Amino acid sequence: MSRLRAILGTTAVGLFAAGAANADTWRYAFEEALTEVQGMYAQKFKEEIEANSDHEVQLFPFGTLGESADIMEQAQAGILQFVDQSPGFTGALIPEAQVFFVPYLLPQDEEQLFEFFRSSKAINEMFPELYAEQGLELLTMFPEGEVCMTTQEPVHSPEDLNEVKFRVMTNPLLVESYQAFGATPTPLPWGEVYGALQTGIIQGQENPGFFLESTKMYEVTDVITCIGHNNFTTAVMANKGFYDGLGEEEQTLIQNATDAAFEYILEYQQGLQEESLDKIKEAKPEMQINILSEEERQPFMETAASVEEAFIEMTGDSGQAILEQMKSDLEAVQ
Ligand code: 6CS
Repeated sequence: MSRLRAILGTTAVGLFAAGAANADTWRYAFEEALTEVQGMYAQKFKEEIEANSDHEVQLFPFGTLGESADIMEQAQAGILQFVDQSPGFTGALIPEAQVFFVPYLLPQDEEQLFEFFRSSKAINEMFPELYAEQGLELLTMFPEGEVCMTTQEPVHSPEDLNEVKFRVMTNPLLVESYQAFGATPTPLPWGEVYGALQTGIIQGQENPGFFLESTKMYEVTDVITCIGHNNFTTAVMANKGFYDGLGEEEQTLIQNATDAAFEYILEYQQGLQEESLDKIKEAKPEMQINILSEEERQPFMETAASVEEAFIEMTGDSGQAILEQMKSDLEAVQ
């Protein structure tokens, strides 16, 4: 009896120790504030993981661990278990991710756009292989809203961007794209943008409506111009060594949290663009907000073919295959 008690006692201690060891803290960094789109996604992901397991997810918003490039390095090194990095910054690591900067590739219709992200074979099957080569388990990609330009002067045609030093995220295809739009593209990490606009080093930049409002871009620019050329895409991944080392149950936990946060963030964005532009108008009534007509958009749209060519030159067969698959995925939802 006493031997049995001893065995049970040992087993209980063993079970307790195993349980405690399983209650891990997972670190997750992203490129925005807690109340911006990436932050809202991360909060939902954390909530799901913590509601369905003993794990804790520690969130690191923009700035707490450095710039986008820094958090990516930390995720690849396994210091972070999860990272949100937008393809705008992933171009050097995975050139094919620049496909999201071919202008007018993504649909402007929200329902079509959301369905594309849900069902795309390029996103859900092809990109995971490319991210895996860089030690990353791609969990999801999602849109963050229509990208608009902010400048000092009105923009109604590519000629109006002539001589405008325009900040872009750090990838070569965005440089091509803004060159084709007539501007002088200047790649910069996000942390330098407000100051560079304030001091006149640059005169323009682009971002989705919610970000123009939350980061107060309207304080350092006077005109917002929307030409429907893109929707900001971002990607969430896990360190691959960490993910592969998990049991099936925990991988399912992460996949379920990813899916729940994905649907949540699409819902969260309904009406967000209009609301954000309204808030900007309220904060700065003299801010000009111009939504260009189809006719005015035409010369911008005509640049798409040359940017697409540049993309294929940069990425070869693999980029071409991604682009073709994306087009076929887009056709399926249009
Ligand atoms: O323009 C940028 O660099 C930033 N824009 C958004 C919407 N999210 C993060 C990124 O760093």
